[in-house]
Amino acid sequence: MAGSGERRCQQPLDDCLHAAVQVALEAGQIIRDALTIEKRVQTKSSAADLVTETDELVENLIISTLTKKFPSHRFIGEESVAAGEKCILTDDPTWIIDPIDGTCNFVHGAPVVAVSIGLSVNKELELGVIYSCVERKLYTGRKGHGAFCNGQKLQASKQTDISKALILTELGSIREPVAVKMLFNNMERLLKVQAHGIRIIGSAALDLCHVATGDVEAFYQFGLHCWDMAAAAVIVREAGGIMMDTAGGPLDLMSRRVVAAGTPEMAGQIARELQPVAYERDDGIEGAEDSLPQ
Ligand code: LIP
Repeated sequence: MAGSGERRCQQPLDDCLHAAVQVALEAGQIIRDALTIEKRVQTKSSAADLVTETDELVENLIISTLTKKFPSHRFIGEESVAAGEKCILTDDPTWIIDPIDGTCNFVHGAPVVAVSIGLSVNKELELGVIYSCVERKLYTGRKGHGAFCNGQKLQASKQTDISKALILTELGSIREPVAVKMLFNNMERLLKVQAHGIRIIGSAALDLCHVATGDVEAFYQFGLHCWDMAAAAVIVREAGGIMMDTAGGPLDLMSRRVVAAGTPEMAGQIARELQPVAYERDDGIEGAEDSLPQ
């Protein structure tokens, strides 16, 4: 019997997942072909917040392909929002898209890049597809149906002790000295509690896939966007992991902050060490911290 998400979606979610996988693979080929060629690079919110013609090309491909199949569905895309579109989540079926997660890596030809496509229905994340284009690793997750990488079922780490944790994070593109200092202070605090190590790879979506596979115990970040974590949230949860707010409550997709881990104990220990770094919400809604629990 179709769940409320499926009813509102008017199409079987399996069809949505299949369509997202097909277009992610197609986009992956375009990104691989463009990885080592000359690129037209522009900046957005800061000198380190980059966009190329391939980001726009891939986003347009994904939106036009999914619109043909699902004409009533809505879209939140990184480059559409950068071009002025609203970033408001409604109950309508909404695809949340990051055409190239790891654009800075892409600009430099570094192969840590991914396509990220999530689907929210009734403000609930129902499915996620992340394609690590160069590794040719396809991560998928569907609420209540598990998470997979190239067909292999995923299980997040069951480690509960932070002193045995390998942790991923990102510094993002903010360069204000105060914020940068706070980002490094947070890393110092986690090293003080004897975490095995902290790594930065330049793609939040792939960081979260490493949490889902159990390669690492946790990921946290201040400053990422809803399109960096929407698809990954389904994949991490369906792998038995947890995604929550850095203040300890439920994940707020628009809040620009997240802690993800294999176990609630690990997520809790990390959250307790973190000093919050404030960013303007993706939906721009002032004081709406607790409005969008996911
Ligand atoms: C990137 C994120 C990363 C964040 C960067 C940027 P993009 O996404 O994956 O976590 O630190 O600032 O947002 O811009 O490459 O899609």
